[in-house]
Parts: sequence; structure tokens; C-alpha cells
Amino acid sequence: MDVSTLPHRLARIVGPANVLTAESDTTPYATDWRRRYFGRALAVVKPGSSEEVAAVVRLCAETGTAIVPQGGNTSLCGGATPDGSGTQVVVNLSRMNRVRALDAVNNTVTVEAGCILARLQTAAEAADRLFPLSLAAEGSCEIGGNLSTNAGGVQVLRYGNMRDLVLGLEVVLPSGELWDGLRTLRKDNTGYDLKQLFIGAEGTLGIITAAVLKLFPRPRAQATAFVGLDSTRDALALLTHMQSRCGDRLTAFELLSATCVEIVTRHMPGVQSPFARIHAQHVLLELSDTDAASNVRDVMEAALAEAMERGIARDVVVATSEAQAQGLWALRENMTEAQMREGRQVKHDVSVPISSIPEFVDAARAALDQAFRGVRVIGFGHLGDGNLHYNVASPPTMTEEAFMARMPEVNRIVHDLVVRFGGSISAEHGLGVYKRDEILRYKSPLEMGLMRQIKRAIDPLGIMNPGKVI
Ligand code: FAD
Ligand code: 2HG
Ligand code: ZN
Repeated sequence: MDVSTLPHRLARIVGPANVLTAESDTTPYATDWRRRYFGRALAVVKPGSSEEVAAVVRLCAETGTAIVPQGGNTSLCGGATPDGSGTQVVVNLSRMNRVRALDAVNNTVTVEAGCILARLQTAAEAADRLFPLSLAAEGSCEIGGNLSTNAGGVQVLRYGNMRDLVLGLEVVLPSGELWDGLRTLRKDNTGYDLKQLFIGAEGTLGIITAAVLKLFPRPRAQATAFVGLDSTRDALALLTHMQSRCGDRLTAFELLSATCVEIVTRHMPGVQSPFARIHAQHVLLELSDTDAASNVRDVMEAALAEAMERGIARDVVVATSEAQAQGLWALRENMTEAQMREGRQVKHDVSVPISSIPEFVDAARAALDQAFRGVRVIGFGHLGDGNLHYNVASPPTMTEEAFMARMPEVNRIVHDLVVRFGGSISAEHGLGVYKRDEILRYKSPLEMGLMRQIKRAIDPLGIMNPGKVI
């Protein structure tokens, strides 16, 4: 194929202004958020409609051109970055950002894939509803990316992850055919649930162009607290205690270690801990109620007072204003940015059964210390979901470069332990390229074989995000 004519043919579909080819224009789309993966793109294409996406994919199928679907480009595992060959086309969905329809009685919203998550949250709020997916990248990540990574975030405890929030999808298949599966039904048992194949597929099976998502009643009363504790075991005891006291009203339960609080307050201007001293562990928790008259703050205070009496909690602050609540959330939401400023770490996004978290944390610390004495663990995450971001930084005795060169050993220690505890090496970020080879050690050949058969059946030419996931 003569690739030199491809940008011109793509421009005929989406308009010349929506095809970027100059390296200075394509580089931001060919570099990942953390600046760990640097690819090159033949072109970056920005379609404005599902029909344009379909035409772009048909042209790529005809010419055997590989496609990298891209949303907000906030992937933490290189999923949206083209390889270095300069032959792949990035199909960026950001222009497709409309909320097509919102049905407040059916509690559904039909939205295009390029809609930024925060914009969808705002649209739901304007209709007196809640779209509950929430994560620190919500100002730039897009619905198509959230679907394709099966994103999690800070409210999974109450509302589930992206997979649980979807009723229908519209997808351009690798053949260029447009599948309209935009159903708005809560019940539909008519064969295989095909939409679930595309959720979490990281763009390897097709390009999601729109989705029907669930809405929920908007909480009218909320309480936010920050708690200092002596150990991960106490954090787990607090989770059980709060669940039994508050039930479904517990909407967030996030863990931050001493190192995390130290790093985030040091690097991020204006971010402060409310406590006079740093504790071994901290929990940020939130209660929500749809009843405006419900005094969730009293409920929070009473439950936390009891936790103090029982010796589970050492220090407690319950926010008395929206500004104070936001200040507490800033400690958690700035963690990824603060880690970037701190330097490089070996990132782990793992899950284990919630009950095993303290044992896992102790075992991982001991095993890492044995291999890399004095290693620094930046451990935080969604404790209520059993999901830890167990990031590991070089010990003072090693240069960052020397430590990063030993990333496979660090991964081996952490991931082997995760699996020994019955866990997963990717809880919410996906495999991308970062964990594509690593997963082969932990998923059975049978499971990997089934995944490959599905990939071959849907994408026989192998043009959809090749080199990612499998
Ligand atoms: P991209 O990065 O553009 O793409 C991600 C993957 O999806 C790629 O494989 C891409 O090919 C594919 N893709 C994108 N759009 C489409 C489409 N329309 N059709 C098919 N495939 C597509 N993740 C969490 O789960 N929880 C968190 O709490 C969280 N916090 C984060 C905080 C920060 C500061 C950052 C930088 C990232 C965080 N992430 C988190 C990771 C990331 O934000 C999510 O994975 C998000 O869902 C990605 O959305 P995106 O639009 O940026 O996707
Ligand atoms: C979060 O929960 C994200 O903030 C990012 O999933 C985690 O930076 C990380 O490792
Ligand atoms: Zn997370």
C-alpha cells in the first residue's frame, strides 16, 4: 500500500482540518500522560460522527492500516499510544462530544464517546440526576476511554465500575460496519451480552462511538471525613464498622499511607493535611443520601466517635463546609500528579479480596525490603474495592535509573504475591502495553486462548490497537 496517499483520503472523509500529519502536531497524541511511551503516528484523525468513524475504519481495513482509538489520552498503561513504526493511525474521538439524549424518568443518558466525563456529570446534575463514575482524570478522560478501560475510581463501592453503568453501546467494528446496540433497557435476555465484550477491551475489538449509561438520584446530603489510623488492619476494621453503621450511604472509602500524605502535601501547593502529625494510614470517606433532610454529618460523627472509642481510629476530621470537604479530597485526587513530581515509580494497580489487604501489604513490604532494602512504597487506593495502587520507588541507596531498570523483578515480587492472594494484576487501569506480556504469567493458556479467538473472530485483520492487551 502507498501510505503517502492515506492522509489525503482520510481528509476527504473528515475534512482536512481534522487530519494531523506534521510531527509537531501528532506528537502530543503519540505520547502518553505519564510520558513513559513515545510513539509516532502516520496521522491523527478526528471524526465528527459515527458515520465518519465507520468510513475511516473501512479505509483502514481496505489498506491494512492499524488503528489506535483514543479518547482523553489519560491511560496509565500506554493503551492509547501508537507504536514507534509511524504506520498507525490514531483515531481520536474528542470531537464526538454530544449528549444525545437524557431521559430522567428512565434514568438513562445517551452520550457520544468523546464526551469528557466531567461534562457528563454536569449534564446529569442539570437534570437533577447523578452519573456516579468519578476519578481524578475526570476533567480530561472521555466516556469512550472510560468504557474501553472499564474505569473504576472513587465511587465503585456504591455504584460499581463502568461495566455496571452501561445499558447499550454503538460500536464501529474493525470491518467498518456500525453496530447500533444503543438499547435503553434494564432487562434484555436475547442472547450473548455483546456490549460487555467491548467494555474493557481497550480498543482492540472496535471503536465505541456512543453509549447509553445509567443515571441515579442525585445525593442531596453529603459528609466527608479524614481519619488517621495506626495500620491497614485498622483501616479495614473501620471499613467494616462504617458499612455496618451506614450501609449504602457509604459512597467512598479511600486509603492513603503516611508516605502518600507526605508526598502530596510536599509537592502540591495548597494541599494540606488537617492533622498535626502524619499517621501510618489515613482514610478519606464519604457518606451520601438522597434525602436533603438526612443529617449524614451527624451519622458520620457518631460512627467515627465510636471508632475512636474502640481504638480503631486515632484522629478524625469531619468537614464542616464544602470548601473543607474539597480540601480533604485534594489530598487524594492529587496523588498521581504528586507521584509524577516525586519521580519515577514502578506502578501497580492490583486487587485482592478486601479481607486479605492487610496480609498482602505486610507480605509485599517484607518481600520488597528483602530484595531492595529501604525501598519506598507509595500505597494508596480504593480500599473499599480491594484495589490498591501499590507503587514502588527506589530506596535511597539506589539511583532511580538503576531501580527502574529492575522493574521486572519488582513486578514479579508484587504480582506473584497478588496472585497468591487470589488477586488481579490490573484492577482498573487495564493491560495496555505495560502489562501485555506480564499477564501471560498469570492468566491460564485456556483463558488467553479464548481471548485470542474472540479477537480473531471480530478483528481478523488485526488492525484494532495491535500490540495492546494480547
Ligand atoms: P485513553 O487514554 O484515550 O484510552 C484508554 C484506552 O481505551 C486505550 O486502549 C484506547 O485505545 C481505548 N479507547 C479510548 N477511546 C476509545 C473508544 N472510543 N473506543 C474504543 N477504544 C477506546 N482509572 C481508573 O479506572 N480509576 C481511577 O481512579 C483513575 N484515576 C486516574 C487519575 C489520573 C490523574 C490519571 C492520569 C489517570 C487515571 N485513571 C484512572 C486512568 C484513566 O484516566 C482511565 O483509564 C480513563 O478511563 C481513560 O480514559 P481516556 O479517555 O483518557 O482514554
Ligand atoms: C487513582 O486512583 C488512579 O488515583 C491513579 O487510579 C493511581 O497513580 C496511580 O497509581
Ligand atoms: Zn485508582
